[in-house]
Amino acid sequence: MNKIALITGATSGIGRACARRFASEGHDLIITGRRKERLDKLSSELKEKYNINILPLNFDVRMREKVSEAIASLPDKWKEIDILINNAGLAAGLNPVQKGVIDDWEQMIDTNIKGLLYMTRAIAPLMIQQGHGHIINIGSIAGKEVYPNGNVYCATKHAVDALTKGIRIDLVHHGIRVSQIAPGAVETEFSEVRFKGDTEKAGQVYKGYEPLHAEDIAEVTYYVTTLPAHVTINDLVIMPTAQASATVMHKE
Ligand code: NDP
Ligand code: 8X3
Repeated sequence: MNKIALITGATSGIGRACARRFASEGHDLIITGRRKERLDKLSSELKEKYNINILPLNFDVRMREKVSEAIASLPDKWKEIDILINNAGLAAGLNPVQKGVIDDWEQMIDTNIKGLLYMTRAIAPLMIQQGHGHIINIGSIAGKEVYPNGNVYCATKHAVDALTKGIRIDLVHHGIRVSQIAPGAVETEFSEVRFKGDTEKAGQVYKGYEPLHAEDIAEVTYYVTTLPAHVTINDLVIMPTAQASATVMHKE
């Protein structure tokens, strides 16, 4: 087997770009997401192009039993996970708290915080057993700053920021690296999901400047894994050049 990377949320955006980047470097992949047909399509594409081993796992990271079953039932050789990329996540809605949609809050908290925890809880013991591993959490500039109407999404990404630090402390005695990549605006399906399929509104988010591309995030995520074993990037904030902070953009 080659090095194994498990990527959550590989059906779209940053996760899919990471899958392509790591596959191009000869990593074997476990890719996850809820949309099975997209996982199957990506598996065929990457197998054919890079001749790697690839295991698609179709589950919702919010379902704790499904997460633990999926990892527990991996064949032994697939349990030797070198890299876990906790990427699956979303923003749902953009409302002031007094108009917040409580189901949206639950979905963000359950996916962005609890899903990441379920995955980490299932995989960290395997990494401890093998004596090495690298966990990379996809945070956000929203985990460093708070912006108007971002309330709950920002809180979930602040939680990812805190959990990355906490997990690093817990796993330092086991030789496991723990990193966070925190991007600004990346043009993916993120805004379409946030605005519930309103493509017009989503498109506006990326107008007038060049946003980051999912491939940019895949590139730095891969880079973080290429450093010598004694080197860890704890936290990497990456922004479009036209974005100075969560709210300050230079638009033409
Ligand atoms: P996309 O919407 O393009 O991709 C999101 C991915 O997450 C999909 O593959 C989706 O798969 C998966 N996902 C969402 N919910 C679940 C769930 N309950 N169970 C399993 N998988 C799930 O957005 P991005 O690629 O932009 O987002 C990826 C990560 O990057 C997120 O954590 C996001 O918060 C973060 N981020 C994004 C930024 C941006 O501007 N785009 C900036 C900073 C951070 P499926 O629907 O098939 O389950
Ligand atoms: C996604 C980027 O600025 O919409 O995390 O929060 S932002």
